[in-house]
Amino acid sequence: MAPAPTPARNPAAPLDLDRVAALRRADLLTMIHLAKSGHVGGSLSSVDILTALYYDVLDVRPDEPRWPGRDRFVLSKGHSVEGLLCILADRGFFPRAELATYCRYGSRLIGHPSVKVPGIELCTGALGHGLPAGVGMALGAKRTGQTWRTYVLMGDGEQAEGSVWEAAMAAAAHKLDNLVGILDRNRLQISGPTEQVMPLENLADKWRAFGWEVVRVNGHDIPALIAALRGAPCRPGAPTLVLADTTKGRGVKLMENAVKWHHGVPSKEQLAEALADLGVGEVSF
Ligand SMILES: Cc1ncc(C[n+]2csc(CCOP(=O)(O)OP(=O)(O)O)c2C)c(N)n1
Ligand SMILES: [Mg+2]
Repeated sequence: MAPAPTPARNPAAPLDLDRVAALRRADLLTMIHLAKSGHVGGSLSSVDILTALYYDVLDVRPDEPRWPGRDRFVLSKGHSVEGLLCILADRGFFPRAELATYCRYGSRLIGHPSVKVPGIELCTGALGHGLPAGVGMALGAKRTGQTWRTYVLMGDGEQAEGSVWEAAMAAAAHKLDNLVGILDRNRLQISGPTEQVMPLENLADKWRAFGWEVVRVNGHDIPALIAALRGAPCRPGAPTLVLADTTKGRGVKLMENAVKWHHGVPSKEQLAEALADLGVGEVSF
């Protein structure tokens, strides 16, 4: 049986989610600048997806992160943790001031997702593990008659991992219509364009052939993302893939579509230029 529709829109959500996303981009760039470490491009490309999830779609309780009825979110492209940390802090899962400790000795905010951080479900970073774990979560929910959903955000370079496709097959075999995969299709991975490193196309057809329903969406159009995510499952008995077309480094001219900004640290001048592009003033934590 198909799960019940996603619950009502988060009543605390601010209305201008594009502005919220710009603020979180400014946060993450400042955090990386202060820490002198971080993954810039893939964090910027996925901020709109995370904004749609955390300010609207997900049924989560910041003051009760382990509430058993919560929706599960897994950041399978774990290197892009910075955007997630800035959003979790803004939603109140932990104090915003803690963002200043990112990658410092003794901090629980390290360079990849850690379950020591309230709101994070799974330690990730080794690519190809999030969807298999998400299949287990969704199967567990089905078998115990629970209605919460599981969402897994993957990278396009990550699609080169065989475990993604084993999990895709298993999800269809177990009719996991409570599982939503999201693919950040920014067309770049660590060393170059995906179509040169490991060609993926036709990606939508591949997922369909594995038994998934595919919804293609502009990954920077937050209302469209919300509609696609809330529209799942598209077909009872089938998992849904939201194929989100994105730009790596989105929002900052100097970083957009630039392979070298997969990871990197903006200088003081580059940070100022980035904040100007985003229309955001200096950030403090
Ligand atoms: C199993 C594994 N192999 C290699 C890496 C190193 N690595 C970190 S990020 C990355 C590229 C990922 O590209 P993509 O999934 O497209 O991420 P995005 O473009 O969204 O940053 C690689 C190969 C890793 N984290 N895990
Ligand atoms: Mg990519």
